[in-house]
Amino acid sequence: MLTIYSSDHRFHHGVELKDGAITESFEKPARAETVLAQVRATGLGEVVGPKSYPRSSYVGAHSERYIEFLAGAWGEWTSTGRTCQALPLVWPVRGLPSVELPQFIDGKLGLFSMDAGSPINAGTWDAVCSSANSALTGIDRLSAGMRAAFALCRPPGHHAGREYMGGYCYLNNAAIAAQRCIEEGAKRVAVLDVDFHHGNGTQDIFYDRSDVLFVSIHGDPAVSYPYFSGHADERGVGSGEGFNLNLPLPKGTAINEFEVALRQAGAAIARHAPDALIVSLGVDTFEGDPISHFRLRTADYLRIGEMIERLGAPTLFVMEGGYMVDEIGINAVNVLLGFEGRA
Ligand code: FKS
Ligand code: ZN
Repeated sequence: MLTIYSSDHRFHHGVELKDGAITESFEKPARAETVLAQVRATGLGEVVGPKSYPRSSYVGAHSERYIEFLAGAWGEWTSTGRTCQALPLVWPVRGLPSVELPQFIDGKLGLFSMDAGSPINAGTWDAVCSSANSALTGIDRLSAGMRAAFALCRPPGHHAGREYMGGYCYLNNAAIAAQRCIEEGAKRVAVLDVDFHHGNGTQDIFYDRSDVLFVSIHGDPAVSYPYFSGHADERGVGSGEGFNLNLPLPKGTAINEFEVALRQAGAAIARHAPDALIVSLGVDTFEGDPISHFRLRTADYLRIGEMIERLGAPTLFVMEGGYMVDEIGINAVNVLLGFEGRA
């Protein structure tokens, strides 16, 4: 399987607010390096860099003013004399009267984010573009007839909505790829999200559309991040009604129950008969992940890959989460090896 990877991801290394202190983010550069090392060690296939794409390729999944904000945020932040990472600290929540675009960067950070989980530093925008471009390069290979590809994206994307960042995500790589696929002539696309966390951003972007089916298996938002999205009764709106399927599962879920949900997801995807399938591949479902609560084991990921292959669609895997840095490589690549029948 072809892997698309750019070392530009290293330009982004975030901080995290945890237990009242600023620490190094769980979402760190070593994550992508471990996955790349495993791609090489297993001889998964060729590794290529992303092509470059104009900023306009991100519009469609996102709004123009959000892209403009992201591209300019570091410059605006440092022009106020600050050199630390930029984080939002105020949000337009229910009850506050204005969602007008503020002029000052601190206000813009709040308007364009869902939480304080997406810090911005000097290299963030370049890394974010390389990540989205990897997904775009992957979908272009599929359009050219390739059966499957792996976009080794970092930073991840599935929490980023049409107009907001959050949860380590800035641009929604999977959604940007799905949108391009439609623009290139696909009638129907499906996004299957198997990261531990609900892909609220992808849901947001396609919620009113019937051309892109979104299916997500994740920790029940009653007890897991992102808390305000991911319930089973979120089924889409307008012509998108019935084209959003959430399959929340309890803490402690292991492969047997996960497989039941994956079969249900597969049935919905088969009914949609997509021209392409995009998999938001997070391996934070692993037992012992430091921020998640499922109990999948390394061999289980081979099985997941096999089941996804049986759907028969051209498939783009897009890297999302996973925080056991030593295991994320083997677990992510096991999904791809399972898909390739190399279990
Ligand atoms: C834990 C608080 C929750 C945010 C978790 C973000 C998860 C990100 C992810 C992605 F794929 F986007 F990277 N912190 N104490 O894994 O879903
Ligand atoms: Zn996650």
